[in-house]
Amino acid sequence: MERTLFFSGNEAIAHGAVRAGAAFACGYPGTPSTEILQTAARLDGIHAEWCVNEKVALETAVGASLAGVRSIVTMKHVGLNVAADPFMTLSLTGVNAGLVIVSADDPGMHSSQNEQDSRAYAKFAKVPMLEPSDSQEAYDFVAEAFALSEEFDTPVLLRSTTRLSHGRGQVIPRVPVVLGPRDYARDIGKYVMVPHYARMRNRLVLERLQKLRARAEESPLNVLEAGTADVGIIAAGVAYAYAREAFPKAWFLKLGMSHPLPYRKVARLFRQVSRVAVVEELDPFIEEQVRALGLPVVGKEAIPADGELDQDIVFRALEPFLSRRPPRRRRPVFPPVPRLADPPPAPGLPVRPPVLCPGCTHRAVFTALRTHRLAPMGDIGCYTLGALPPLLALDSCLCMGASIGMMAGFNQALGRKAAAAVIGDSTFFHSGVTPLIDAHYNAADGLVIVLDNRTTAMTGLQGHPGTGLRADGSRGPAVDIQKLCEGIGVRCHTVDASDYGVLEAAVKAEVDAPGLGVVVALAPCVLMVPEKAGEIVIDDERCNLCGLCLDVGCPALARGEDSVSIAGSCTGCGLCTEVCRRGALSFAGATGAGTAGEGAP
Ligand SMILES: Cc1ncc(C[n+]2csc(CCOP(=O)(O)OP(=O)(O)O)c2C)c(N)n1
Repeated sequence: MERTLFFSGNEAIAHGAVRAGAAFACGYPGTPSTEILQTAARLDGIHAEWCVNEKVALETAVGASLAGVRSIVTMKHVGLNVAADPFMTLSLTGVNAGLVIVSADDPGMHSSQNEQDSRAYAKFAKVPMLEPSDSQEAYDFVAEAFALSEEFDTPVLLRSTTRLSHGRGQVIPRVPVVLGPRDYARDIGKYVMVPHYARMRNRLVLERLQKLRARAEESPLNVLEAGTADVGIIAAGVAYAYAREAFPKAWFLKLGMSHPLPYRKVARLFRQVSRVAVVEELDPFIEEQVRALGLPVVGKEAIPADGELDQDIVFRALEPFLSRRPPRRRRPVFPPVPRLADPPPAPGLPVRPPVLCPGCTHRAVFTALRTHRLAPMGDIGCYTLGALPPLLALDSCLCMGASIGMMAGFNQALGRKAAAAVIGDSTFFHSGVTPLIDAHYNAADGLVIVLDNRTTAMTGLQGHPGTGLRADGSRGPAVDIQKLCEGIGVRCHTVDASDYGVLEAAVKAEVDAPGLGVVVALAPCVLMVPEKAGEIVIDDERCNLCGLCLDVGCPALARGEDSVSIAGSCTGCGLCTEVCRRGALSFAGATGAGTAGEGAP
């Protein structure tokens, strides 16, 4: 006989995650979600950690998913607001191994500051939403969510509500899902969301939504259940359980996958019965979509739009409506498949992708970092351009502050220092401090490089707490990044990023060191330095066009006929002289050409 267990919805989700092969779980506590992670932390086969907040938790789970490990992240509904920045762009990047986000809503605000309906986020981000209605489904749907996540390359939202999370029910355990390994492969077009790549991914998201809707039409999660009364009810989650008990003879469209809505299944229910109601807790999420099909339905004029439902509330609310004369039968009008914008016409001019400025010291960091075999998790700022050719020095760009959490999750999932994080100084203050605290707290391995150019360059050289420069031009106290890191308890070195040898050595030392460390690569943004540092000259005899200097991606250097040419935009930062192995590039007037290798290849 099969062993039957008795789980709360939250326990069932945790057990369901392990059964589905998830090996990484993280989250931030909040009623009614908390026990999911608490349970996971007690189970074998899954690493569970509390994160510093929901944004960091999601970014950490994304890192683990990229590393090839199925990951689940848990939070209460308001937590999804905190995680919204990575969440919205994660829809575009998609995942590597499956990624499931559990958002537990609290209708009735038993212990919450508001009563929001997480399903709006599924629509907002164009990702699938699953809504289990009892403990068994909570357990089973986790595996369904992971499978959908990998098949459709999308994060999947799993919505719970207080009654499901805390109510208990029988669970029959299922055969564990056996997974093959998922290797990580760098894919800049997929994981680096600079506008060019994001536009391409966005089209895929819109197409994915249509495919998901087709799946919702045929999915066994969305069941048309025959009844004997001339009444149909559309319901999802725990609201389904209430409505089932209140109207046992009704037809039901039970939606396990409530977004995207299967329009044709809805229409089929309307062909079976003459009166249809939607029973849902909180917002008229399904109801509005059914009405948009032109189908008459009873919804929030009867069912309360706030608080929890139960079977009595549902019965008393719907009984008078469902015994009225049925509305006139109508044919549904399905919305058209949305058109996508035409690609812009070819400009007829050479394409000039954006590049880092000549003399930008971020370039030196990328040159130093890319000799090491670490997946470099990137962030948002001028330095995101380091992801593009020829540097190809960043693997990801999800949202501001995501790099450190993603690095931590990646390394935790693989159990070694396999990824580094690169983050600008303004971005560090924006949302890099919390994931650093988190990585330290959870003993994640990693190397964080803060590109401290003393400004918010990307948006036009604004001040930030690290510079002390205020919006009105006055000076306030400046926060010292190194002291801040050391205050957290993280090893940190500040180096002059314009001294390539020192920078390279500091990066190497941190790559080789155990645990978590930060290198602050300090050098002012070249746009704030009026003076040219020096004149670089090329020795045509020594240059053999090997291309090493061109690989640093400086727009002041170009491949000439017989040797590299230097444009007037050169700032004389000298990085090219450091990487040239033949001493072909040097500062004018310097004795002995170049710095590195007489006689080098
Ligand atoms: C949530 C959010 N707020 C604001 C922005 C706009 N933005 C993009 S990068 C950036 C700051 C970059 O500064 P920094 O990290 O110092 O890097 P830099 O450009 O100086 O290299 C800002 C404000 C954004 N992309 N996301």
